[in-house]
Amino acid sequence: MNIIKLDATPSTNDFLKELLTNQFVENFTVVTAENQTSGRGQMGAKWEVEFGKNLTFSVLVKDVLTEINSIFHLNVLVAVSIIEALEHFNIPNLAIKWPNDILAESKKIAGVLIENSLKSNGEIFSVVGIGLNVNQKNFDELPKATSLSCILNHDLDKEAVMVSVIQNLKRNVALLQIGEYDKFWQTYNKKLFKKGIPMPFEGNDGIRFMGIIQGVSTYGKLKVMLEDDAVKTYDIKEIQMLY
Ligand code: BTX
Repeated sequence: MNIIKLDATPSTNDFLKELLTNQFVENFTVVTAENQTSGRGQMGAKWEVEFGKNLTFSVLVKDVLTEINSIFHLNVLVAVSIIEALEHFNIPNLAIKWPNDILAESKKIAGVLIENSLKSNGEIFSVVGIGLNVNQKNFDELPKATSLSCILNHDLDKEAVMVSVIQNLKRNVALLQIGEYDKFWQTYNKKLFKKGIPMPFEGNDGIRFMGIIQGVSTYGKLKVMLEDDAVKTYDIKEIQMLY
């Protein structure tokens, strides 16, 4: 496993993307930083961690996106790979909050930011950024967050957790490439947070409504049963779960 270990960098995703513009980078190369100073989340959000306590790392996955495999397929694979690793470390009550938050005991324990780029030779490079809370204990600033150590009441070897996630991801990418997406999608649906439970939502028009999550379609749309029993599908920009 090719792991580039940094003491500090603004964002491991940015570091890996920069590296890709300058040199050949092996598939599944990992960049990890003890201190990530400007970690990014989805749509301009920040990823904040107590320095040195948690995992912030990015993995290069080449050519997994094809006409058949969409961005959401990779998203599913990454979420399931993290869940499998956390189960290996005996973390109970894991769930996936659509589209890509990993929750433990209903609190966010990991976040995923995947950024794709098309190279001039037609290759698609995916930079899979993962923030995983491992040994941080104080979440006063983030009351809806938790860590492995908060749940297990002891610290863990961060690198062992990271290696487990990467090994799962590598194996799962190989399975996706031979067409085995369905079982990951089923696991993703099984782990879906608040599935089957009435929940408040807000649409992109600002209107709030109640609905019941039925599942996620193969290409990542959220299926929600509305109060009139009709099932509607939404993409990420169309709906927000009020949780
Ligand atoms: P997200 O947009 O789903 O989540 C960001 C939101 O999560 C924030 O607005 C905040 O409410 C909450 N949050 C921030 N930090 C934490 C934390 N440590 N634990 C739990 N909740 C938190 C998720 O984005 C994607 C995060 C990817 C982070 C990785 S780290 C390595 C790579 N480099 C990089 O810059 N980003 C990725």
